[in-house]
Amino acid sequence: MGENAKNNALYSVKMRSSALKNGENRHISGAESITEAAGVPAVCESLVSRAQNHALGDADEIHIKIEKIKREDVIYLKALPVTSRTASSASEGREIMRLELERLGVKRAREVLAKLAETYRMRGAMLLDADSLERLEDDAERGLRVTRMDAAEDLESARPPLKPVKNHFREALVLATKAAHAPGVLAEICVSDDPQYTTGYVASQKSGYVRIGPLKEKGDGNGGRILLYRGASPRECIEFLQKKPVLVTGVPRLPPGAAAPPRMAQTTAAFLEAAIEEKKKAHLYRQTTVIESAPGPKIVYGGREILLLASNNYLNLASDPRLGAAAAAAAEKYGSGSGGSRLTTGTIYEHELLEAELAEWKGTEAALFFSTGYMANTGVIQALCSKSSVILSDEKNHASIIDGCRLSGARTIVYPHLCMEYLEEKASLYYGSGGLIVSDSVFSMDGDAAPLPRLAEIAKKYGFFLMLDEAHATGVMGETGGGLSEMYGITPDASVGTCSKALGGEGGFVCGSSVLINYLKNYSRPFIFSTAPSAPTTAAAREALRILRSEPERVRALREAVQFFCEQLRLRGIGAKSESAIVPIQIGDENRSLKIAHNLIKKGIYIPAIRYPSVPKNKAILRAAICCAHKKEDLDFAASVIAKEIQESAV
Ligand code: WAQ
Ligand code: MG
Repeated sequence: MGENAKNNALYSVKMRSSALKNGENRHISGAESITEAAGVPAVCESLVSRAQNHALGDADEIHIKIEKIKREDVIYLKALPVTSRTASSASEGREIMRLELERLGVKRAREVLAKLAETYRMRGAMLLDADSLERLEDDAERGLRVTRMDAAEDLESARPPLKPVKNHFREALVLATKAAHAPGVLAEICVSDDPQYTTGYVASQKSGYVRIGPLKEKGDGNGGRILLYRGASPRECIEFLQKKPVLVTGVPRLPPGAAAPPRMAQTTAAFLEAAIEEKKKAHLYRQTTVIESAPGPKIVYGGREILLLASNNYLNLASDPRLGAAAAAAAEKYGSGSGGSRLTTGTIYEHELLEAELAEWKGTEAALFFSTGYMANTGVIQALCSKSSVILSDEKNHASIIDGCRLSGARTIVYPHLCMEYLEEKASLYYGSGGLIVSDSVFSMDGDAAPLPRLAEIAKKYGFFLMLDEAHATGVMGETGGGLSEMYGITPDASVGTCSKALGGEGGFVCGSSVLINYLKNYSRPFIFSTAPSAPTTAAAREALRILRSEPERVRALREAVQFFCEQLRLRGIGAKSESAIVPIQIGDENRSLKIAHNLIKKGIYIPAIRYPSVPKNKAILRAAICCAHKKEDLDFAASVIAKEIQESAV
């Protein structure tokens, strides 16, 4: 019973903040949410962040109050219907407000409006007898706080949305709906404290929620609330307003007519064409390009040979005849397709052997092979995390990690690129949650590396599971290409990698403990529901791994080629450095980057321009990727052409 009641309870989380001004503690803002137990930390976080970013200034004190609510005490109310009235000035707005009140039977409406000025310093609302205008609230200085209410949708979405900025309309409608249903409340009027927010409202059960704007000048931070009461038991009314937990259903995100209604997504050809047009207009339209030869340091493209400085084929294994021979032999023996998923009839010894070899190489108990690296990332995250998990993810993580986070439904906190201070702060906030920290080891666009020792330290200290995606580090980083984990001698809880880049084939893998791998076999949907990687693919991966381990000189040659290329660029005045095989060359302007890339192709060098959204706006780069088989003379030639193009495009 105890445990159940705990899980079933709801919590009212309230924030109020104040600032010291002339020795006086002045109220700045207040807000509240109702949430399930799991949502409490996130709600606290967003309320605090809101207090820290309020239009009325910095808070000197922030109070958070958390109270348990019994679910059976909660009542659900349908949101009041919303209408809007537009005035041409603040004084006209107040006239509209007065007329609305009179229509609701408030005879002394003009005097009520005048009383708004007395509420300006109050944290709460004024409760007035609608006829005598006598004040009924207990604490006249503070006013009456209407509390314990929220939009039902926010609660039901199980994952409470972070609300770091205030949605004035939505929160006001929730409050107004509760207030209008309080016994004896005839009407409510409200003007916002926010200097930028000039719209207010009159609300009642009879008229609904009538928005009126403007009610004050922009820049005016004076707002207030008055509730008008008619009846014999104000105590009962106050009790309801302060204590009764209310969830309001059907609360729209935006006031009606506030924004153009979102275009309904369609599957018609016309809709798809319009969407393509949008991409073209934004210069973000993409097409496949055809390469007419095997991958290598040089390729045939558009009928001629060009220097390829763009491939992930870092160790030039993609066209190595030994991989081809291994694949061919496996195809001879097992055929081209596996005919089933790994858990049905798709598993052959090649899979089991590859997995054992991967685990042995990475120094883990076990490994699991996926059809692609994309599936390995989504498959691990989706299996490990669910709606009630917390994930801390670097902002530059690969799309497959982002998609894995989305697929899991977990609360995902994205931390600024490589910012370990921020990461630690969040990890400590969710200490003991058993969440996931996930990072690329080498980042795919900039080629920079994550500080693995710090990641591991933070994960251990706060009880997080550490997942590292070594896709661009496998075969590249570490003495023998074992990735960042080899470089630092640190084994993350899950080490993801791919056979499709330096290893010259395809397929992704994850290395970790036996229990992790057994768990993934049973919970990872991309693993369970895809056809097993084919025998040729799997055999090629084994051969690539064997070559990597027996020919570490390839890794050294790659490193030398990268350093040589960076030096040649720097000699020509182009800032370039790299820890990996990826050499980003800063350009900035998107169009300029496109133009340079275009000219490079004409001169026989293929380097793609990377633009927003892969990199921030106005931070376009040329992303060069080096292969161990690039010859010095070719890299020297490329550096001189690149430098020349950059200089010429600068005018
Ligand atoms: N209970 C009672 N009074 C409150 C409460 C509360 N929970 N919260 C605020 N007040 C009082 C307090 O005195 C404030 O000074 C005053 O109301 C205004 O509060 O449809 O933003 O939070 O777009 O500034 C209206 C939205 C926005 C109109 C109202 O109020 C629309 C708003 P604020
Ligand atoms: Mg006020």
